[in-house]
Amino acid sequence: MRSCIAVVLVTVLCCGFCLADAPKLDKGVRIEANGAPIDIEIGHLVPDAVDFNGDGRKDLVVGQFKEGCIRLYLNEGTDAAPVFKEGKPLEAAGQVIKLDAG
Ligand SMILES: [Ca+2]
Repeated sequence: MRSCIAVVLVTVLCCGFCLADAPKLDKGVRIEANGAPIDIEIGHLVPDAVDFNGDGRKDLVVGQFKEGCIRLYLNEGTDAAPVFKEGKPLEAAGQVIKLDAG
């Protein structure tokens, strides 16, 4: 019985130390484009913030699993308060860029 209590105490202390070092994250928010939450058909999204068009404001680039499409949401706001336009698939030579999964 005594060893069980010791094991539980050690476990609780270890969890306490682990949680003390864990990052504290803010509550998640839905990112909007054109005034509506961004909704992609199938999950596995890969978002990144980058100044795609060189205007000094970070835009949103989102890779999606379905069809390997990459969507660009240009930022008309600021980096602190972004306002994204409707997303458009990235193109090269007039063709939508599609990447194979995997
Ligand atoms: Ca930009």
